[in-house]
Amino acid sequence: MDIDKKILVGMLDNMLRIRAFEQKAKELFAGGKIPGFVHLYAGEEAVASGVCANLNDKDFITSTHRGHGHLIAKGGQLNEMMAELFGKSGGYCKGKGGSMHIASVDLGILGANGIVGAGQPIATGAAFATKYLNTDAIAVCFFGDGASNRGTFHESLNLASAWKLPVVFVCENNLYGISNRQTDAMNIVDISDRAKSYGIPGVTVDGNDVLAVYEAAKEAVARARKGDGPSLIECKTWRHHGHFEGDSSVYKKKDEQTSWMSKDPIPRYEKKLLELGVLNATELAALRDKVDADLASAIDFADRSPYPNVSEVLTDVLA
Ligand SMILES: Cc1ncc(C[n+]2csc(CCOP(=O)(O)OP(=O)(O)O)c2C)c(N)n1
Ligand SMILES: [Mg+2]
Repeated sequence: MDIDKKILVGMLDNMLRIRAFEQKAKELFAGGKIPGFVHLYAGEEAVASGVCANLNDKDFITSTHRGHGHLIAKGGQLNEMMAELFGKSGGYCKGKGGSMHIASVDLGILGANGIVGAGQPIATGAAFATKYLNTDAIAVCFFGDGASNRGTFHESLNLASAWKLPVVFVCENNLYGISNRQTDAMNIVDISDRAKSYGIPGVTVDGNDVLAVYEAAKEAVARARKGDGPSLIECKTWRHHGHFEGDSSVYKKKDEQTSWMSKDPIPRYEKKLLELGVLNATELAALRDKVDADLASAIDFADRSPYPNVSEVLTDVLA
């Protein structure tokens, strides 16, 4: 395989970090430590990790309500991430954003977003800016199958194509928008088919196979950087938990859940790396231990961080 070992291990590290973060977020939310809503990304880690392995610090991403994974894969640190979920001043947005509004312009993270489909025009705008300013940065837009039915999707792909903007649209098709099955909301199987309408490349990949995601993103990112315009990548995947924490997922079919759980992207990729000899069992255990230790520190950091001062209630808030 023609992928650098550092990249291969880095992708697994990110996937483990995201999974562990989400597992703790689940427990902490249930324990009342995290206010507001939490939408977990567990099960979809291969998408963010495979895509972001092709990006650098200058590149931009836009994220969604299910954004923790995108942010961690783009370089978000667990301390500041967890503090933001806790609503504490040590968080990326000083505790005023919470789970659905984490942003870090320094890291090129233009925000998680509570409005479905809102990231598409933002990523298109960021790509326009990089082209206008003549930098070689690109933008990646993560969004769901549900978001691909919004007008913002069609307007953004149209304009990005017409102006050949350096943006990669990554659709995370987890087959549901809340309790709404994809088959009840659209009359196509592959969302990547929509790329044809805009004269851009569109591919569908197994979103639970990080290497497949990595390869598809590599091509789309190279195309964007060369000035050849946007692409659409559809990653078929599955969220392990409810739409939000507290949703019991009664609408999901049992056999569907069982079959997708057997395609969990993490054990699949670990097995592959062990088989290829990229890692051995001791190195894998060390990687997992480091993630657990970093996460324990992040929870401690978030716990010790103070709530924002009331005198700052209007600071950094735009109206
Ligand atoms: C404009 C808008 N409409 C409706 C909602 C309510 N809502 C929140 S998440 C969601 C479903 C999104 O589904 P999808 O895009 O597939 O993302 P997923 O949750 O599956 O990751 C909806 C309808 C919203 N937040 N914004
Ligand atoms: Mg969905």
